[in-house]
Amino acid sequence: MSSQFEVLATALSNLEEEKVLETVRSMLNKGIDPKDIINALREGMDKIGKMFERGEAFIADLVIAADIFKKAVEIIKPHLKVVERGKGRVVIGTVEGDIHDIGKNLVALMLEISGYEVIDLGVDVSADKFAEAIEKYNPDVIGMSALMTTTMLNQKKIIEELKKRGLRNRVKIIVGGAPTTEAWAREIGADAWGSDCFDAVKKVRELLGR
Ligand code: B1M
Repeated sequence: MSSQFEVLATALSNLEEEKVLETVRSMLNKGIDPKDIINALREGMDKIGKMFERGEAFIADLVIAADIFKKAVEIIKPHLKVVERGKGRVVIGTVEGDIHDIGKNLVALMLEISGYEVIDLGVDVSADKFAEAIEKYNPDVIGMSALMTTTMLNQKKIIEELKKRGLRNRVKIIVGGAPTTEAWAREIGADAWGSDCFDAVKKVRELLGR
């Protein structure tokens, strides 16, 4: 990461809201690619996550960082170019037991600006809710986010439950989230894995061929 991105990441991990938002605005004014800004913000979240692991930050700090991140994304949003619509429908959610939604929201946003209709089921989404959404919305793709080693297991459970209900083959499934891997996605029978929000769009495009 070059220094301006480091400054942004550090300002986020130091919970300096004004500095983060000002830096984001000034980077956008300079014409810096919003995707690079989003990546720097993610680095900042990783930093504070590591501080939390070492006991140098508390849950309250993570909550504040998440709030700043969301405000920064609101500033970035209007700068993202929307391409043509109608490429397909994606139902997305963070799996049961997990309330982390920043990554999932970014995936949803990138899909939207790339031309997909996104139905966001929110967080703590059970197999029942995914199943109901398949019946109700007839999506092309189901996206499941999980941020914890404990809740990634629910991605597997949900796919198994969809199989039992005869719904699995009606949709393509993409999974993602920090603790997940390509190998994990293969192991649980997902069709694709997204390493980040940009890769998720690429994979959905590959799955649907559009
Ligand atoms: Co929590 N949390 N948290 N947390 N939190 C982690 C995940 C953790 C790794 C922190 C740590 O210990 N280092 C750890 C999990 C450890 C584990 O795996 N077992 C953890 C923990 C333990 C917890 C609690 C249990 C803490 C507690 O209460 N004791 C609790 C859990 C609550 C629950 O879910 N039931 C908890 C709570 C919270 C907050 C509410 C305070 C807050 C979340 C706020 C919110 O989301 N609205 C929070 C935060 C902010 C974090 C960290 C610091 C940052 C997560 C984040 O937003 N990253 C996180 C540490 C870390 O990840 N470094 C941590 C930025 C985001 C842009 O990246 O989410 O990875 P990410 O998303 C990326 C990719 O992963 C990918 O694309 C995204 C964008 O590029 N991706 C997908 C994500 N979903 C995808 C789906 C796809 C494809 C790609 O296809 C569908």
